[in-house]
Amino acid sequence: MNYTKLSTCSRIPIYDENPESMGELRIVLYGQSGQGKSTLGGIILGNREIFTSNKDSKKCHKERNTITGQEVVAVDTPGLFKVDDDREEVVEEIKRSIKHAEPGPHVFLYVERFKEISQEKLDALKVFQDTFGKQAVDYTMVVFTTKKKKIDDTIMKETLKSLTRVTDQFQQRYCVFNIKEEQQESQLAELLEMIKKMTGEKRQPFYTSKMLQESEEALKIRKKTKPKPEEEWRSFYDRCGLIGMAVGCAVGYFICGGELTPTTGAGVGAVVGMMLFVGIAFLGVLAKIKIQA
Ligand SMILES: Nc1nc2c(ncn2[C@@H]2O[C@H](COP(=O)(O)OP(=O)(O)OP(=O)(O)O)[C@@H](O)[C@H]2O)c(=O)[nH]1
Ligand SMILES: [Mg+2]
Repeated sequence: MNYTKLSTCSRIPIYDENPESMGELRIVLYGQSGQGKSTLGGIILGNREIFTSNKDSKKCHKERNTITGQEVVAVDTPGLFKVDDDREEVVEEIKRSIKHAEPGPHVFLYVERFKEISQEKLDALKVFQDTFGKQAVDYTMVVFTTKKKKIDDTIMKETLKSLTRVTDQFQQRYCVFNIKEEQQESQLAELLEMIKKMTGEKRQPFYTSKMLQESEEALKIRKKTKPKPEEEWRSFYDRCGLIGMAVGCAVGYFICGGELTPTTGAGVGAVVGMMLFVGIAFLGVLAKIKIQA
């Protein structure tokens, strides 16, 4: 299994060769509510409670610290899908993280608890992509938080398979972070090392507010051109009805051509065919809704 379990192994020096080469390292923590964003952010900055004590969890928070010679800025964002929260408002606040991390974050850490992948977690990634754009995925790393010592390989395989629906790149860009372990220095060192490697591979080392603007414009266009769900359904039924009418017409014309006149047969066939196709379409839709539920 090729997952990166951040373990308590030997300490890896970070940017020892040239500590100034990267300046500050800017990190934005993103994810569904209750997955460990604030805890991980605190661990990264060497103060577990920095994002959890007396902080409004509906706002972004920026903190910084120097970790083994590296200036690190972390921006914690409000969690998605908290009951009673207005999603639009939460997303608007999450977008402000880019301003907090100016000139832009080197990495988005998509944080989720290590357990079976749920539709909600995939939805959180979909919201991420819609908000920050496809380009943002290139700056994203998945961090699975856990308090357990051992990771279930089957769950890991399934989870990674689901993540490929968003991008194949997550197969290489993820790690498991045990937030319970006392000795977090080496896990942290490895995580920062992975981020550094990822950043070093890019021509544009960090995500910019221009990329966010482009994503917002693209989303606006998509929303304008995409038909509303009720329009989609109407045109779907219209199409089914038309196909039914055409097929019914043809069948009616040939079959009823003897007893009735071919024209009457075609008329009867068209009505019956249309009703049949709309009925089948309706049953299909019902079945789909039931499966999705
Ligand atoms: N058992 C277990 N607990 C976890 C894990 N990750 C986080 N927790 C716990 O879940 C609680 C919430 O963690 P936070 O770090 O506040 O989560 P968050 O993502 O910041 O949540 P919001 O601020 O609501 O968006 C804390 O008590 C954590 O210790 C995990 O992987 N396993
Ligand atoms: Mg939080």
